[in-house]
Amino acid sequence: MKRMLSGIKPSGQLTLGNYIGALREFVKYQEDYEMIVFIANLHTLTVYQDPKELSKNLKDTIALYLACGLDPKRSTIFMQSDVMAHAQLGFILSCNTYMGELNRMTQYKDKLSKGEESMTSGFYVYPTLMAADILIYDPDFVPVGEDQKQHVELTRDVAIRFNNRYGESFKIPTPLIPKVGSRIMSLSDPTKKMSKSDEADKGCIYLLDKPEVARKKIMSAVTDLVGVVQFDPINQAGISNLLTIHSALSKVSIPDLVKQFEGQGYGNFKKAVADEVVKLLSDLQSKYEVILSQHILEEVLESGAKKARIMADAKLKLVEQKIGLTIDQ
Ligand code: ATP
Ligand code: LTN
Repeated sequence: MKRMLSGIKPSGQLTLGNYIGALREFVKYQEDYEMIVFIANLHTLTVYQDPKELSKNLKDTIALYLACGLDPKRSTIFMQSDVMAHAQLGFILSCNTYMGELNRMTQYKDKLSKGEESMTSGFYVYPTLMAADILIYDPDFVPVGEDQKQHVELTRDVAIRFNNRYGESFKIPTPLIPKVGSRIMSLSDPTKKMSKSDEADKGCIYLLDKPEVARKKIMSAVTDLVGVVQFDPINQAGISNLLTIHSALSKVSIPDLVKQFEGQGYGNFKKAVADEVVKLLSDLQSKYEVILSQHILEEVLESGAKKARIMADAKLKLVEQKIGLTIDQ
C-alpha cells in the first residue's frame, strides 16, 4: 500500500477551504493509502500565538479531523510536537538547504514585500521543518493545496541533494493537488485565498461557524455586474468561487451547475450554495459535539504519536549515522 502524508497548521479555526482542499481529501485517501496526518502545531509558532487560543485551536482541530471522518484505526493521527524527531531532522535539513532557496519561497517573499517587520527566523526556515515532517516518514504522496506545492518541491530538492551527498536516505515524495477546490477564495475578496489567518472574518467560513452565520456570509459574498452564473475566474471571480464550492460539496460538475442556474439571478444561486454549506456544517458540528463529549482526544493523539515515533526515530537514527553524527561508523 502506498503511503500518504499531510499536515494542517492549527493557527486558527479550520475553514471551508481547509475542508474542501485538504480534510475531505484525506478522508477519501484513507480507503486506498496508508495515511499519516498530523497537526503541525510547531508551525503555528512562526507567528505569535496567544497560548490559550492556540491550545483551544489544537483541540478543535483534532476533534474536527475526527468529525470529518478521519479514522484513528486506519490512519496515524498525531500532534507534531509529540514526535521530537521532526524538529531534530528539521535542523539537519536546514543545514542542507541554501538561504537562496528559502529566499525564493513565495510566502516569505510576500511577507517581505509587504514590509513585515516582525518576521521571525522560525518563519524563514519553516519550509525545512516541513521537509523534515515529510521526509521522516518516506511517503509516496503529499496531498496539499496549491499554495503548499512550492514547499513540497523544495522538499524534493533537499531530499535529492541529501541522497546524492550521503547515499540513499529518503524517498522522493510527489505532491498531489486536488483538481476541484485546491484554492477556495475569500468571499469578500475573491482574488485572495480563503484563509483562517485572514482578519476579514466575512470572507471566511469557519467549520464551527453557526449555520445561520455561514448562510449570511454566502448571501453577502462579493459577485459582479455580469448577472450570469458562469465559470470565469478572471472576470467573475466571486461567482466562479461559489460554483467551485457548490460543486465540491454537491459533487455536481461545474458545467452541470451552470446549466442548472441558466437564466436565474445570483440570489437563487447563492441560496443553493448556502444550503450546501449549511448542510455540511450542521452535520460536522453535531459529530464534533459527540466527539468532545466522549473525551477521547488525548488517547487518540497518544496512540498516533506512538506509531509515528517508531517510524520517525528509525529514520532519524539512519540519517544521523549517514552524516557521521554517531560514533558507530
Ligand atoms: P493560512 O490560512 O493560515 O494561510 P492554511 O489554511 O493555508 O493557512 P493549513 O491549515 O496548514 O494552512 O492548510 C491545510 C491544508 O488546507 C493545506 O493543504 C492547504 O493548502 C489547504 N487549504 C488552506 N486554505 C485553502 C483554501 N482556501 N482552498 C483550498 N485549500 C486550502
Ligand atoms: N506548511 C503547511 C502545513 C504543513 C504540512 C507539513 C503540509 C506542515 N508540515 C507537511 C504537508 C506536509 C501549511 O502551512 N499549510
